[in-house]
This record gives sequence, C-alpha cells and structure tokens, in this order.
Amino acid sequence: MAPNIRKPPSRPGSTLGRKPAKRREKGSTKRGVGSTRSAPRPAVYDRERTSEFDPRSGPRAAPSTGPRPAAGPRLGAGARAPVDPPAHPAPIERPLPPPPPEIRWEELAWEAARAHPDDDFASKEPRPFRCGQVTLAGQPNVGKSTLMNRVIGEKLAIVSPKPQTTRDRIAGYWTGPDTQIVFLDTPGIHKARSPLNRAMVGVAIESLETVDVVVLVVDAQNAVRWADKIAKQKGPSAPLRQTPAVADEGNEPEDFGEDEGGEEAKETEAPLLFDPRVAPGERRVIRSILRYNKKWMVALNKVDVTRHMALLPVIQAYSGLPHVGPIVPISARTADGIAPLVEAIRTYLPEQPAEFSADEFTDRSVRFLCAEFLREQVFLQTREEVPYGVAVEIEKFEDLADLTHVQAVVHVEKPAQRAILIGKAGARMKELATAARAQMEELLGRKVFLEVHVRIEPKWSERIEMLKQFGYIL
Ligand SMILES: Nc1nc2c(ncn2[C@@H]2O[C@H](COP(=O)(O)OP(=O)(O)OP(=O)(O)O)[C@@H](O)[C@H]2O)c(=O)[nH]1
Ligand SMILES: [Mg+2]
Repeated sequence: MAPNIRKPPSRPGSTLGRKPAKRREKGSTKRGVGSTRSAPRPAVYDRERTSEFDPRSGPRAAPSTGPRPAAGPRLGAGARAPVDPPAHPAPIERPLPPPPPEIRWEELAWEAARAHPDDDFASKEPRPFRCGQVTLAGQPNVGKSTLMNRVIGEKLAIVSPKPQTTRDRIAGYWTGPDTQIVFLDTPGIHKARSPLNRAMVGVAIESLETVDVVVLVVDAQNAVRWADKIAKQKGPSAPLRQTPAVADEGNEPEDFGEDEGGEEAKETEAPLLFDPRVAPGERRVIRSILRYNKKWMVALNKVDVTRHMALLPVIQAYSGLPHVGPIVPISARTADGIAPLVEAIRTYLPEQPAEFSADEFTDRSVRFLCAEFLREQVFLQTREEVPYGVAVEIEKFEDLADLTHVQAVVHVEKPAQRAILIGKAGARMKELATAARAQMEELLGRKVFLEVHVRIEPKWSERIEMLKQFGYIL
C-alpha cells in the first residue's frame, strides 16, 4: 500500500509543509477550526469574536463616518412660514413591523453541537484525547468534498458543480490538540444503474460500516425547496410522520444519462417512518445509515445561500428522525459552522491515542491526487456526457533534478469525446493541462512537466476489468 502523504516541515514553498501566509490570510479552514482549539471558548457565544461572516448580509458594514445628508430648510426666528397648505394630507403613521428574528448560524451550530449527552465542552479539565473515523455521506453534489477539503485545509478531493464528481473513498486526517478525526469523503449515494455508478454507490455504502459516526451532508437549498413544496401541498398543519411511499419515486437523483434498464435494488426492510419534509434522495441515504445501525448527525450545508427562516422547518423535520444526533448548519464554502461541527463529531469518537502523526493528512498517493486534478478540469471545462466518460491514469511519475515529469492518459469512450477534449488545434487540452499542472505544482511545491495522451477505450465504464484497472472496483 502506498505510504500516507505527509506534510514535510521544512520544504519551502511546498503545500505539504507549512502553508504559505497568503492562503491563511484568505480565511482558510485551519483558522476556523483552529479558533476552537486555541482560544478558550466563551461560556456564552460571542458573536463578534467567533464569526467573521454574517451570512445574512455578507461582511459586516462599518459604521458610517461620511458627512450627514444635508437637512431640509428649518423654520425658526426670521424664517417665513409657507402660505399655501400642503398639497397632500399628512401621511398616516403606522407602527413599523417587528424586525425578523435574527438567526446566527454559528450560534445555532454551537447550540446543535452542544446537544450531545457526551458533551465535554464545559469541562475545565484538560480533555482526554479522542480519535476515530467519520464518513461524510449524502447525495451527489451536496458539498461533501468541499467540506472535507475545508476542514483538512488541503485540496484532497476534487470539486465541481456537476453531480457524481467523486468516484473513490478518500481519507483526510484532521489533528487538533486533543482530537484526531479521520474523515472519509465518499461518492454521492443515488439510484445507480451503470456498472461505474453502482461501484461508486457500493463504495459509499461500504464506508458507512466501520466508522464511529456518519455525518449526513445535506444541501440546505434543496432541502428548503422540498420542504416548501410539501408545505404548499399539505398546508402548514401537515402530519409530521408518514410512510415513505408517497412521492418517493421520480424525485431521487439518478445516474447521468439514460436509464440503462438495470434492476433497481429492492427494499426488503420494513418501511421507515419519515417526516414528509425530508426529501426522498436523503431518505435513501438515511435508510442505508440506519441499516448499519450507525450513530449519525446532520450537516446542513450551503447556508450561505439559503433563506434562513425557511431552514427552521427542515431542522424540525430532521430532528424527528430515528437516532439522529445534532443538526449543524454549516457553509463549507465560507467555513461558517465548521468549528462546531468538528466539536460535535468529537463527542462521538472513542478515547484513544492518535492513529496518524500530525503531519499526515491523507491515505492517498500524490499520483492519485495528480490524476484527480486532471479529471477535475475535465469536469469543469466540458459538458453533458463528456466528464462521465473520462477516466485518468498516471503512467509515469518521475522526480527529476529540477522538476517532476508526469505522464497522464485520459481514457474516453468515444471518438467524439476525444475530439471535444482536444479541441480546435489542441486548445481545449492545453487549457485543461495548464490548469491541472498548476494544481500539481502547488501540491508538490516544484515545477511539473505534464504530458497528456487521450486514448479511446470503448465502453470502459461498463467493463468490470476496466473498472478494476482504474481502481473503481477492488
Ligand atoms: N454556496 C455554496 N456552495 C457550496 C458549498 N459547499 C459546496 N458547494 C458547491 O457545491 C458543488 C458541489 O460540491 P462538491 O464538494 O463537489 O459536492 P459533493 O457532495 O462532493 O459531490 P459528489 O462528489 O458529486 O458527490 C460545488 O460547486 C461546490 O462549490 C457551500 O457551503 N456553499
Ligand atoms: Mg465529492
């Protein structure tokens, strides 16, 4: 097995070692998470100190110091009173509506995180070391990979706005003063039909089995949309619980592309009772979590782009689900709520020493990450079925005196996909490779010479031997 990637302490400029000051300034995750470990936590939440970002209004506005607007003419000694009565009657004074209750995500997140009975936040004693594994599970595109990258502070998992970006299980290690958490980022769980997608969902489901706790990552925007739809259909007094039969079909995310006629997995268990406001796609994931009898909690992600009041019914709906732990609103993009989430996860981990040294941060090899950087560019720069027909292999990875030579093969399924990837006079491939090479250079901390070949491998995503070759099936 390839050795874990470490962060060498001394190599200047390397992202594996100390991070350059520039990245920290941007408010990297480490700073967000670090705030929980270095600063003593206030007994009462101190919003000025712990939250730099107000998701309702963006960065807080500075008090105005500019000139006041000029006052209108004033009546006083020597001034003449107007002769004509005003043309309009005086406006009727109405009391202003009460301001909407303010929701502070960080505050809500801390509240949720404190709710666990094993909570040792309040303890003044030095806390025992806890170490364990957590799986980030959820539907495709909810932000699992963004969340892991944010906590670890390194780009381990590739991210794109397209669903089914992650195809493998990727471990990221976060080590604090009294905690080590092994995060497992997983492919999105969906109704899979093609062999590749089945393999991906299989990996995600297997990753639920052995961990200490599962974090169900939910896209808050989608959750609110679904809850609103249900509220409109049923009215505000909708029954809180019912069987999952209604409206489940046709609302779950599926593989990209056409139905390939595969048999759908049969539900053999007794039906679970779900609050109708929990969306069908999430029910599928929750069923899998409960099948393994796992402790689980919820990270409601993307609160930076969510209507805040609308999220309350969603929180209410999830809090009624069986064996659920805290429901923590977060934004993986802005780092809001990440520190409370990490604290909440800690409460589920066993008291035991760290498994990995503090400078290790993933189980994946540099080769794997380089291949993924190239695949990410294909996801970002091409459309429709092209990214789903691409697999990347690194054929050569050689450290030379002043640079690293990386030779990559991009496998596609059809000649048309090859033509799109290469583009007019190779323009598209040049753009893809340049962007991927920049990320490789940042990871390795040295110059990279990247050579890319495109090969046609008909229907590779349906052939078991090819899935094995690319590492999607063990
Ligand atoms: N606004 C906002 N967007 C986010 C946030 N977290 C993730 N995203 C975006 O959501 C999209 C999907 O993010 P990913 O991290 O790739 O999602 P994923 O769950 O890993 O997706 P799969 O790998 O396909 O299962 C990307 O465009 C991210 O930039 C967030 O907190 N706020
Ligand atoms: Mg992902």
